[in-house]
Parts: sequence; structure tokens; C-alpha cells
Amino acid sequence: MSRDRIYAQDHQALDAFAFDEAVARVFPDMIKRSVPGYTTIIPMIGVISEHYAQDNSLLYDLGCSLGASLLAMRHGVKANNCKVVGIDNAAAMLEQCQTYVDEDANTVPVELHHGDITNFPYEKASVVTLNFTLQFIDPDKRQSLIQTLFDAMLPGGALILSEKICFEGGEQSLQEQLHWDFKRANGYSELEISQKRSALENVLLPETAQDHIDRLKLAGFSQASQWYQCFNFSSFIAIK
Ligand code: GEK
Repeated sequence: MSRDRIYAQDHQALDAFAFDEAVARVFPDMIKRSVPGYTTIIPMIGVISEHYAQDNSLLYDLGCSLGASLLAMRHGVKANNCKVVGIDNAAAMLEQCQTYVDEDANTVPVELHHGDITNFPYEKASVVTLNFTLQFIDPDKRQSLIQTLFDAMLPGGALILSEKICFEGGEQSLQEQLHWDFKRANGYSELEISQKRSALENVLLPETAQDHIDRLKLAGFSQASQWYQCFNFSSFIAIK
């Protein structure tokens, strides 16, 4: 696996973070060393998919990147006649994802689409995953996206939403510091941490856990709860 050194050198002018070829090359290493809990959340997406997948339905992975969550869903599905559909708007990420899907021996059908998740013709789905993707969507578009997904889902279906979250008051600084400690422990330098932080400003826009729960409830989900949190990274499950 190629090591993420994207922000190791001093960048005079920092471009906003983008999911380009350079990121695609190092993405598995980057996300594991940057997102506390990622290596727990991925297999649990498989467990949740197994529980909620319904016969003759679709499972969507929105912002599938290189396919980690998508392949966990594929391996989790035990229901009959299901298809896993991955969508991402970054061509470099999706290209690599297709290679990993082709190399994977599981036979559950997978379809990949290069497109925008805020503008996709969703069909009846039993499981929908947004694993650290909603945070990159314009906050003004988030409610209508979640509503569209709710409308496309089957009764009893599950939506899995993982996000970087923020906090009220002093907890923000506490959790943020611990996140940076996690990155230091994983070998990132102070320069890498600060440059990545600047590149993500205005690109990754976190909200509080309560904002996410409220949005899911407003869309109509009968249950919406936080099933995982490690520092300022969290995952939610909502049931239609
Ligand atoms: C994993 N789920 O490994 N439409 C489609 N894709 C988008 C959009 C959009 N509007 N905006 C962002 N993306 C993966 C990790 S990464 C999370 C997901 C991260 C895509 C973007 O191209 C990227 O591949 C993905 O969402 C977010 O479990 O890097 O922190």
C-alpha cells in the first residue's frame, strides 16, 4: 500500500483538497491513518448490510472511493438477487475502485457509476451507505439528499451515515486535540497535520451529532441513532 506523503513537503500555495490521482494512489493509507475508527466501521458496514439487505433490492454506496465500504457491503449481503451500486464523482477514485471490484472473488453483482450523488436516479434500496461522504456535500443540499434517499428506500431499510462531527463548547477542542494525537501516533508530522487541515477547510464541513439525528428524523426515518464514535468521527444508523 503506498504511503500518504501528500502534505509532507511545505506547499507555498495550498490548493483545496481534491480526490485526484495523487489521492487515489495513497487513499487506503490516508484514510486509515487519518480517520479514527475507520478500520472498525468498515467491517460493521458489512454486518449491518447483512442484517438489513432485502431480497430483490439494491444497496447503494454513495462516495464509494476505492470501494472499501462497497466491498464490505458486497461481502455482507446474504439476501437473494441483490445488486450493490457504487457512485462517486472522482474519476481517478472510481477507476481504481473498478480494479478492486474486478479482483474481488465475491459474486454479488456490483455496478459503478461516475456521477454526483445529489443528482442520481435512485431506485428501491434496502441499504444506503454514506461512509464519510455527506461531509463533502454543500450543507444546503444535505436535507434534500437525505430526503431523496429516504423516498427511494424500502420500509425496514437502513441508512448508514459516517461523518466527522463537531461539538458545542469545550468538547470541540478536546476531541480535535485527540484526533491530532491519533494522526501523530500514526506517523503524520505537524506540517502534514496543519497543511491537510488547511486544505480541507471549506471542503469538509462537519456538523454536530444532533444535526445529523435531527436531519434523519425530519426526513421521516422512524429510528435514527449514533452506533459508533471515536473522538470526532462517528457513525449513525437510520431505519425507514
Ligand atoms: C470508504 N466511502 O472508503 N458525488 C459523488 N461522490 C462524491 C461527491 C458527490 N457530490 N462529493 C464527494 N464525493 C469511502 C470513503 S471519501 C471520504 C469516502 C474521505 C466522493 C469523493 O470523490 C470521495 O471519493 C468520497 O466522496 C469521500 O469507505 O475521503 O474522508
